[in-house]
Amino acid sequence: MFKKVSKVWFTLAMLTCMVLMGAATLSAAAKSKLITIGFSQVGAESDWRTANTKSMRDTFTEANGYKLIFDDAQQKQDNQITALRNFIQQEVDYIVLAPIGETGWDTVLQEAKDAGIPVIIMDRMVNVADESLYTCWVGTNSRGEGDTAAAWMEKTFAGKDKLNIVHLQGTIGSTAQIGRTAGLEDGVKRNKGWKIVAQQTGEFTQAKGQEVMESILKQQSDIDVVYAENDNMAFGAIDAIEAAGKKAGVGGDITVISFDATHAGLQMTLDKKINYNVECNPLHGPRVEVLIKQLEAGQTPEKKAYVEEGAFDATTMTQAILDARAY
Ligand code: GZL
Ligand code: ZN
Repeated sequence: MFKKVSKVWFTLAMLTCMVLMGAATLSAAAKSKLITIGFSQVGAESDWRTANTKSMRDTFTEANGYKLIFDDAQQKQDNQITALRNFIQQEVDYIVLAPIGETGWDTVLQEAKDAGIPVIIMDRMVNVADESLYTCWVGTNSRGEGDTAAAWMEKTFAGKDKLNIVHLQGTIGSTAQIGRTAGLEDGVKRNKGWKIVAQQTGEFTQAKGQEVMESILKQQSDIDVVYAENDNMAFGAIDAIEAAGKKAGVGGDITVISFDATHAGLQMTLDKKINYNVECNPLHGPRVEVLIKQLEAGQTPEKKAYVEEGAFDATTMTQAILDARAY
């Protein structure tokens, strides 16, 4: 009797093994059909960046047919260049690059081109001598965002013959910083009473934004506006303003203008601590996937694809608007 039972168990065990092996080889076969994407991300400096990374991870899953190799460059271009070289070594099918700054990419993008790997640029732009070094770009119009903010300032401060502005810039040399700075500086040229009393980078981070604003508050006694080139620097600036015993926002001493319109940024707008928040949409995952599907189908995507964006004024911001936001 005992012999018979152990024979049944043995057969069952063998069958289970074969099924598991089958499943494993099946997924190995399926795995070999996955499209491999090397994604070089700037870092994790802001809420915007976190939402951007999540959008990419949520889109490029194995269930959707992708193998995503993710690299966080900790806000250093050298790390991004190393990551791209690793992707080339691994012979990925596509490279997605979210470049920290616009310059310094020609050599490594030439290496990717020589290896026959298409490169999709996402978010910020690259400034290269030969535009064929990247296949296509998807992102937002940072210059347009800056112009939108400056236009709101012109409307809001019409008739004011003096406007002292503190300008917290993003990472110097990034498309977001270049565009948003140009929008403000053009506004200053158009409005003779406007004056940038302090201009410094806060690296798009909350800590640096607070540190820079604390030192500016010690030097500047008459500040009308803080123009913060992203939400996280605005958060830091508001903390510094309140620590200095002043009031930020609607009805306060200092008007705060911000960019990104992240969830936390729109909460501060609803709380009336940020007066005006210009959207910069980070949800590029699905947009990058459209480009990859076009390339997989042998089509030629548009070279540049801009995303539509809005802006939020604290005086018309509502909980319903905040609740409806996707990021
Ligand atoms: C904007 C993006 C910027 C965001 C910041 O396109 O590059 O980088 O505005 C982020 O929050 O750090
Ligand atoms: Zn943008």
